[in-house]
Amino acid sequence: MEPLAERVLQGDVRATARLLRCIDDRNGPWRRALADLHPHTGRAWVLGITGNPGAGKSTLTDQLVTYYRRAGLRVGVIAVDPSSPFTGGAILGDRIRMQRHALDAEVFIRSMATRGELGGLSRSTADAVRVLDAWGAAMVIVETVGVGQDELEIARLAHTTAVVMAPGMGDEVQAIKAGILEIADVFVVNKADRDGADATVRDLEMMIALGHEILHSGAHSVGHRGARLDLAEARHRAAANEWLTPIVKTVASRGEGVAQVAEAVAKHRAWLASTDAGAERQVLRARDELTVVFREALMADAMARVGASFDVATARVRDRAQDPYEAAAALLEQYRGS
Ligand SMILES: Nc1nc2c(ncn2[C@@H]2O[C@H](COP(=O)(O)OP(=O)(O)OP(=O)(O)O)[C@@H](O)[C@H]2O)c(=O)[nH]1
Ligand SMILES: [Mg+2]
Repeated sequence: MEPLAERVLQGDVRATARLLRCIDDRNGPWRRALADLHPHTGRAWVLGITGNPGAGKSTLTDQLVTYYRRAGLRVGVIAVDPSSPFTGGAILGDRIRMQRHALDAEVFIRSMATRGELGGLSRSTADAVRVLDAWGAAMVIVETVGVGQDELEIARLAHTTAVVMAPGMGDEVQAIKAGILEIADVFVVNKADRDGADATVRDLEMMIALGHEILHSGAHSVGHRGARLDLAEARHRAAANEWLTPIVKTVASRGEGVAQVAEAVAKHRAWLASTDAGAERQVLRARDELTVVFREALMADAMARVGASFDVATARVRDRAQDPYEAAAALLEQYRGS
């Protein structure tokens, strides 16, 4: 076995940090180490925490770390920050917010900034999750900001995704538009010490109910609820096997509601373990991971083979001599013939 991988498996924090850096830079023994670690992964529960800037994700994460540490679990945290590849500002903020865990050898906190490459964020996050899993984290918390495509991909990396909202920010409405409703396994309405938290909870409840209605009656028959007995029966059966996204109110800054969030996560985990949906999700996760890596390998191979033609094609698209589809088709042809 690769020595660095071996040390990670023994729970060595410094080796873990070193391997993560190797993976980021794609250098040293990163690939062998990952391959060696792979059979030893799959034990950690991956909890994704997403939501708008300032909703309280880091504060909640910090509290959850405390909660899980009290339960005796080893915890990994990956804070993905797409906004500050240059300043590192928010990363510093996360560091400060989670500082009290900095000296705890059973907690590993890793911040990562996006580098702007397509799929790069989800790939390196997936790798980091694997490493922390092998290091022995029973729980890996992945914090991501916002609702962009990268975040949706990262959400699929998680076993359980918690979406954090704060009242009075219009997050609920945005959530439907961005498809957040579909990825949320647990809703957290944070800053419940502020006005409007109950209204946000009610809005979410309504949206969840509506979402299920549409899911089980088909778009055409919405509004004809229970019109046919067998339909109602089918719906009932579906409902029995269905995850109803819980909504938990928290005041993360005071640690209130944190245990309830952890309970909701535990329930979701139990639900996944006992239903087909859980098995399906495992397939989806593996598929996503493979897709990202395969895409990267294909792209690297293709770019190497078409070489300078890519720049020539770029100039043609810029000059409007060719549209991007035509240009891509020509490059593909060249790649296949190479
Ligand atoms: N009133 C109140 N403030 C809170 C609560 N939770 C967090 N905050 C504050 O909200 C601000 C943002 O909290 P963060 O935890 O950094 O939020 P975040 O979602 O991680 O923010 P980004 O990572 O920048 O997207 C901080 O000043 C927190 O102290 C809460 O329950 N109530
Ligand atoms: Mg944060």
